[in-house]
Amino acid sequence: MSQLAGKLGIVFGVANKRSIAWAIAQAWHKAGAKLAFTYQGERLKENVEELAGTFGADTLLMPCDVTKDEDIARVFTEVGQKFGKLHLMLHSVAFAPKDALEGEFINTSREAFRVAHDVSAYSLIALARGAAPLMTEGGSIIGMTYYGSEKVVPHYNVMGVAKAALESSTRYLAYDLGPKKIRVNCISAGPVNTLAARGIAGFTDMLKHYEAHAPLKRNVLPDELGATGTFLASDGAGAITGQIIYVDCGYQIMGM
Ligand code: NAD
Ligand code: 0WE
Repeated sequence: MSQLAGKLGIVFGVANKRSIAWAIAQAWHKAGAKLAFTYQGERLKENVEELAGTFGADTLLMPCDVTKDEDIARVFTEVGQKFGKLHLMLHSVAFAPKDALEGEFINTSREAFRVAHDVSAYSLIALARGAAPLMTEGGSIIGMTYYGSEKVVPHYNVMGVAKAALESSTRYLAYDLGPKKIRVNCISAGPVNTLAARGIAGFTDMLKHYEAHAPLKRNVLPDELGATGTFLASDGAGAITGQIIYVDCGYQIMGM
């Protein structure tokens, strides 16, 4: 219950109550962690204020566009001032221009490739570099990824390439930060009905496909991502770093 008592964490990627970041934040909070939140921009401020506010009126909340170095610098300066140190960081951020997820992969523009990689992969490196100096007692950094990084999932397109970069970055960061007792891992989630998943043509059929083909014959629940996030953040995962943990009802093991 108090697996994370005394731990200080920061969460990137809450947009609304369906966000995977919110499921993991709630689990971290229940396990005793004290959390700071960031939101992408003014558009999401009210949403995140309302959610983060349920953890106490004094919850640290900051805007952060992860493509802006000055935003990232300001966030970690503020966390340093308010918390003095940090143990946990969740990266639950991804974006590719919509047209890149609709057409054929071969038509990916240079700009869509750049944006997808900047927001969805480079940001993990930049945020880890900001967080590491505050993780003086060791730490746990968690990213969110998806199976489309390793196999072709039609229409996931450039996001699959960006997730491959995110997963590889997880390994290189784990190597750099290991000597500081900072662990870096990814959770590879099965499909979840969030803002980022809506509007994806055929998403409902994808949920049905997983139900039919995953060994557990169902889809993953947000609470289960929260529980894995709590485990990876806890001392029980103290020897786990650089890994991609599949929380997908077993879908990833199937060959057919
Ligand atoms: P979501 O829309 O709730 O979260 C995506 C977040 O990314 C939002 O909070 C958004 O504000 C943020 N974001 C986008 N561009 C940003 C920027 N420039 N600066 C700061 N923040 C930015 O959707 P989600 O499904 O909870 O996605 C969270 C993570 O989980 C993503 O990395 C996604 O790839 C991953 N994931 C999702 C699923 C799924 O099926 N929903 C499955 C596996 C992995
Ligand atoms: O990582 C994701 C989705 C990330 C995402 C979603 C959007 C929608 C709106 C990134 N960029 C955008 N850009 C937008 O304009 N997932 C794992 C969910 C997802 O997205 C898919 C999937 C799955 C699963 C897209 C195509 C096929 C499968």
